Amino acid sequence: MIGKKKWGVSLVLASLMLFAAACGGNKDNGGSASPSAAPSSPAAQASESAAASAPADKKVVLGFSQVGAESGWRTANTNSIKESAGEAGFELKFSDAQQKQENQIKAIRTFIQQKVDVIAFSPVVESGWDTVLKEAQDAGIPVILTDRAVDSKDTSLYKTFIGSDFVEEGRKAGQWLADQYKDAQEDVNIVELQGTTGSAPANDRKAGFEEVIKSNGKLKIIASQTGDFTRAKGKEVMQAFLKAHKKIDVLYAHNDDMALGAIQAIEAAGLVPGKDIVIISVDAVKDGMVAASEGKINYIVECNPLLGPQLMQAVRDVLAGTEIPQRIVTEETAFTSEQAKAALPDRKY
Ligand code: GYE
Repeated sequence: MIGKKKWGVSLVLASLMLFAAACGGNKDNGGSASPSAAPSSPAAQASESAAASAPADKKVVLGFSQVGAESGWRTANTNSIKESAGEAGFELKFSDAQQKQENQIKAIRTFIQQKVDVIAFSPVVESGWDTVLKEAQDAGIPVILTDRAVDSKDTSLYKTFIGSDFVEEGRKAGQWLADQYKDAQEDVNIVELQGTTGSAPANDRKAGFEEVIKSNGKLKIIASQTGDFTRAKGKEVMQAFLKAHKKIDVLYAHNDDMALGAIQAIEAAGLVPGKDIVIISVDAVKDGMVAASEGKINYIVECNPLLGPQLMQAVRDVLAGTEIPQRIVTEETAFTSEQAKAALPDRKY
């Protein structure tokens, strides 16, 4: 384990600078804050020198349990974590849970046995973590949550949760729709493709969306089913929706991949995505933004996957004994088709 004192003043300085950069709302990458400070920025240089001040023979060992490889968002998130760990000079033990909680629990127990310095993970679902988190705590290994939350009442079981506000993402989607249909005279039939059942983004994106649209009685969710955040499932469930319902006006997909799968189903049914069926999705990864720029997705709410730099900084802070907030929220924006077209050339993922 790395001793607290060895990190020195430069680390504290670096922490402050990086968190200021991460939370400061840098709007030059399509409106999102830039949690990934550019390698040449002063904040990044300061944090690199902080990592360099750790003793060479005592590399920080970080165990990371990833959800899986279900979406473009996840691929960008995995790349960000691997790259940032490398830049920080940490040894990363990376484990892919293939969307299964049991695999994540196994991976965390292995990390405990291996006595890693810090465990980080993106919990596939919200419930059922207390026992294994307690095991990590008893072993004296700090845990950091990234991307998705847990519903544990005892928040001392983890040091911080770094990620998006998914309820807010759902609200943004709902607000755009409510604005589009504010003068609707007839019912607007909405179908919803939910993310992985029991996951924080599925629960919260649904809740935020419903909270906003319920103010307009014409907006009706006529069908809602999980597509597990994948393209294949999104296509399959949309096919079933199209068979079962004559009039579908709107599709709300909890991520781009499901929307992209659904677009295939809509086109195969002889309908025009974005026109015959209005489409809203969440993530704003490259493929989603391309579809938006082509008018096939009408509105995309951004969810930033580049959490690696913030995670590595949190690891440094936790090991240095620096106080960090229990919740670190990633700043995000949203795009219409026109805005997607304009933002696309500078998109990093
Ligand atoms: O929106 C989806 C991915 O947890 C925010 O997981 C993440 C979600 C993301 O599969 O594409």
